[in-house]
Amino acid sequence: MNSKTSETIFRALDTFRIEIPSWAFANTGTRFGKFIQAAAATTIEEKFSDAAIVHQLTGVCPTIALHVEWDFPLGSKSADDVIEISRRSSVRPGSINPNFFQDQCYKYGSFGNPDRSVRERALEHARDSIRIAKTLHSRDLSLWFADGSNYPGTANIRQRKTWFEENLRTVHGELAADQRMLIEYKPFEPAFYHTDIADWGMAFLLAKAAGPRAKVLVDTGHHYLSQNIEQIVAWLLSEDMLGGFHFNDRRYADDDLTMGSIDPYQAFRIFHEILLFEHESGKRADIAYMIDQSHNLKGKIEAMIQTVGMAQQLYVKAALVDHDALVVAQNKPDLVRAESLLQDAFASDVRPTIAEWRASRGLPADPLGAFHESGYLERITKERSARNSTSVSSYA
Ligand code: LRH
Ligand code: MN
Repeated sequence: MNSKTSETIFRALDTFRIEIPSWAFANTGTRFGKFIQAAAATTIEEKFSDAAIVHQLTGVCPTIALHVEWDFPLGSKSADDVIEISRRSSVRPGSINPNFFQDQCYKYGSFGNPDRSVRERALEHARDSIRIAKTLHSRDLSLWFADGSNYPGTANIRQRKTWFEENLRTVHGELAADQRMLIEYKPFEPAFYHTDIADWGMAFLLAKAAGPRAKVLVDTGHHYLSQNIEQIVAWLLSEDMLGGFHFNDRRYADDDLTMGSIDPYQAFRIFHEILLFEHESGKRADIAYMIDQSHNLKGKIEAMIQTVGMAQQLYVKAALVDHDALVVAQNKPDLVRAESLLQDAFASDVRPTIAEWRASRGLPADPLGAFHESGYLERITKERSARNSTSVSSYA
């Protein structure tokens, strides 16, 4: 690797940060049950502790995404405890995710529910989540809604759209001046006929209608297999409406597998559109890079360290694209030249230089190896196995 290339990689790694989700450290499963891991985290302390070791070993995950129902049992009344815990930890609270899908009252939706009292209740939960974000100095309120229907004719789609517009505008009005709201779309699941915020266009229009601090969140698993995700990313960048990502990978649907495990070139193409945008606009895109995965079989901390390493690899590979040569090839157009500029960058083995960067920053060259040598897994397995052995594995 020549020095110019190493410099490019070092510069990219120095700025790349990615947020990890608290829920990825907990025992999760599918509708067919969940396989309990003795070392899994249950308490917010344990989730901060697991996130801290990932940050300690990789150096690039200073914040942890929190989910209100799962991490704040008493809602905003739990916020002070979390401040205390984060003070003792090397990771800070990141995006705050309200939960508009778990409560029984959300059977027919939350912001889109025909029952006004349920819409009010969901709005109150949003307000409480904003209170938490303000208390924790979290910038982003990350909103995903399971709202939708399972059978044709059972929901008034336009009426629900209007309720979403009203409620999201209200949420926007409650944000602090330095806060943002990120609207996440998803085509289906748990609703299997229509989902109220099903694609980027719907999220875009709702964000525009809500206000200037509302942006769109792209969860890579929330697309039909044939969709061109990086084109959506390019459009959102061009409209200054891209707020953040939930990275994961999938073979079929919202599988929440580890990033780059199925289609690493997909994530590379997304990073490429962002870095080309930054190259051409000369400005850094204001994007929250976050991971959203559930590790049903892999060791949860190992999977997270693996994911962060993969995210770094794919990001710096995209930084190796010769943007000036690409723009020339695109305008010629020289198709093979342009495509080869991406393929050559993607084919670069950046792992040795990433290991050099880690060593130069006092980080272990091999974070996963360092994790296994740390004895952390053995320690938490001892501490947590008794409690985890009692947790329920069956779905129904
Ligand atoms: C929905 C989703 C959303 C989270 C949840 C854990 O599929 O991607 O971002 O709230 O997963
Ligand atoms: Mn998500």
